[in-house]
Amino acid sequence: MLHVPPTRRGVLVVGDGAVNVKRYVAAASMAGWPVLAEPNGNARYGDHALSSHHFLLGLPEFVEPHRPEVVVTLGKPGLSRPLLSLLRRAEEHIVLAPDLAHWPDPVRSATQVAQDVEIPVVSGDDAWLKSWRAADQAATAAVDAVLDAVPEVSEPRLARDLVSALPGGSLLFTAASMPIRDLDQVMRPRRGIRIMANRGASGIDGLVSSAMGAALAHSGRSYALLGDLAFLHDQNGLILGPEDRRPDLAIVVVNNQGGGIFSLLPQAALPGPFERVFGTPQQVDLEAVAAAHRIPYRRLDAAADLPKVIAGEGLRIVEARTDRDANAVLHAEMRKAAHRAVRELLSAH
Ligand SMILES: Cc1ncc(C[n+]2csc(CCOP(=O)(O)OP(=O)(O)O)c2C)c(N)n1
Repeated sequence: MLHVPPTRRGVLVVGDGAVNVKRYVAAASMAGWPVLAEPNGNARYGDHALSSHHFLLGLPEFVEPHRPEVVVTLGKPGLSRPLLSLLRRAEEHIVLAPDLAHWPDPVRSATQVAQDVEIPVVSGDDAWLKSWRAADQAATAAVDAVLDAVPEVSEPRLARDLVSALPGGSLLFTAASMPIRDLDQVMRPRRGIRIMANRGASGIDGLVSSAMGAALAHSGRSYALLGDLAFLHDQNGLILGPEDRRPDLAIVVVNNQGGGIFSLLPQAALPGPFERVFGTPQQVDLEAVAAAHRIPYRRLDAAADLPKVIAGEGLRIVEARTDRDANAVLHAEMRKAAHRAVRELLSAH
């Protein structure tokens, strides 16, 4: 058992594959530390969970006065560059690893690796936590305003609203590329759901099969959020034998006709081959794909219709059409709005 240096200025980071989540979230809460949890770490719940740390940690004016003395990580974070740079800069970075032979340390910044740690409760005021929370609330409200101003379906709003619309006990299987990243940026803390993703090499292959298998093993309702390329990559995963059990799974396909993630990366500025090499547009009729498998199909046309459109049971496909360029603009607006709100908050103090 490793004893963490006593400090109020700590943060708990939770990533993919985290174990003993409840225990460490409770310990961090007792210590007055914020919890920065990637969605598939299943620790984004409760009072100490933040929602907008991706935005906060991308703002130097916030980062500088909020340097933690200790960062403890549980599982493997890796969705957000700003979060990874927090780990890189951490003075003390304690990595929790049930198996000491393999520890998750994505930016090689661990100062200690331990199977178990005790996070001490230190007396003092809760200014540290309050300050993270206030900034998180400001950024989240600003992002919500941007998302709610668009009544059409948008990718980040779909991710945010899907999580809030899930019935208790649900499983949400999330594809690599933008679905899991959008969730990371906009998921609001909540309890009673399980989020899964195939991280590993972040492949967009095998995801329909993974979602179907996970849904079959899950005892509540199941949902999946996939990009169109991920969906098409594993179309055959929809094939079920007559003797096979059918999962109770709504597969929500975000159809931006290609790889939307690349429009958010520097290569989007390259003229010429971008579309053919990165965008890789496709025009497959997803309603016809659903019909070919005799799977019920629905289209989500307005963002507010989401709860209605995902309702039901059994295996079903929901298509949400979006636009890659508009999505890049929206993500830039979210970041700008979040940063503006946090700057205003900081300058008011
Ligand atoms: C098996 C595999 N092939 C290629 C890639 C490279 N890749 C990463 S993201 C991406 C685009 C994914 O598009 P889509 O699933 O539609 O999601 P979006 O980017 O639109 O969110 C590609 C091709 C990969 N990660 N895995």
